[in-house]
Amino acid sequence: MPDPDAKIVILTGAGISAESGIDTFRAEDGLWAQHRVEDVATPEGFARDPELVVNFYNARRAQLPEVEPNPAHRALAQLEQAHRGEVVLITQNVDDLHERGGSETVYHMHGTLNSALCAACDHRWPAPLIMAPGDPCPACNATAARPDIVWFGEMPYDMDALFAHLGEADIFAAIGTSGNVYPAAGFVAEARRAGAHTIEFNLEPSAVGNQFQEHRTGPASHTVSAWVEDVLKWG
Ligand code: BJW
Repeated sequence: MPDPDAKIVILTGAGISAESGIDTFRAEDGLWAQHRVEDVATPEGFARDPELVVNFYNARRAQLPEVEPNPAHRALAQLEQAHRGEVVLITQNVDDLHERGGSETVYHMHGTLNSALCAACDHRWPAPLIMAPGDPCPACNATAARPDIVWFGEMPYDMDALFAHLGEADIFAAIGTSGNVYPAAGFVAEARRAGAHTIEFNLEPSAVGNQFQEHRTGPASHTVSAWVEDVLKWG
C-alpha cells in the first residue's frame, strides 16, 4: 500500500483547463497559432506595443467569468483537503480555475490574469477587467502598469520555494503540460533526483515524457479524478 503521508507535488499546465474551454498554447488552433509569442509574451513585445499586449491579456481575463472549473480542478482541491500528507499545487496557468475549483494554496509560477504589476516599484493590485498601459500604480503613481504575467526571459515566481518542495517530493505529477517551457519542464528531473515517483497525465507523451515512470493517458477530467480516488484510498 502506498504511503498515506506521501508529500505530493503537482504541476499543472494549459491542458488541465482545456476541458473548461480555455485554449492551450501549442495545439494546432492554440494561442500561439493565433498570436506571435514574440509579440505578446516577451518584455520586448510589451515595450514595442503595450496596447496589443494588454489587450491580449484583457481578452483572456474577460473569458474567465465565462468558464468553470472542471472535474480535474475539483479533484485536486479534494486531494488537498483529504490527503494526510502535504499537497503542493504549482500551476503554469494564469487563469483562476484552481482557486474556483476549491484549491486553497496555489503557486502561480507564470503569474495571474487577476493581478496587475507596477514595472516601476513591483507593487501588485487586483487587475481591473480592462487594463490600460497608462494605468497609474496605486502605490507609487508611476504609469507603469503591466499584466502580472511571467514572459519569456523573465524569472518565474517563487522558484526557491518550488525547488525546495521538489527536493522533498515523494510523488511528482505533471498534468496537461507539453514540457516545452523551462524551468517547469525540468521539474520532473529535479523530483526524480529527490527520489520521487513521477507520473505524467496527458493526452500524449510530452517533450519530457520519457523521464516519467508512469503515464496516465487521456483527458485530465477523467484521469486525474480517477487517480485522486486511488490516492485517497491509501489513508
Ligand atoms: C491535455 C488536455 C486534456 C490538452 N487533458 N492533457 C533553451 C533551452 C532551455 C530553456 C530556454 C532556452 N531558451 C530560452 C529558454 C528559457 C525559456 C524557455 O523555456 N524557452 C523554451 C521555449 C525553450 N523560459 C523562460 O524564459 C522562463 N524563464 C526563465 O527560464 O528564467 C530563467 C531561469 C533560469 C533558471 C531557473 C529559473 C529560471 C519563463 C517562461 C515564461 C512562460 N510564459 C508563458 C506565457 C505567459 C503566460 C500566458 O500568457 O498565459 O507561459 S509561455 C506559455 O507556455 C505559458 C505556459 O504557462 C507555458 C507552458 O505551456 P503548457 O501549459 O505546457 O501548454 P501547452 O499548450 O504547451 O501544452 C498543453 C498540453 O496539455 C499538451 O501537452 C496537450 O497534449 C495537453 N492537453 N488537453 C490532459 N484535456
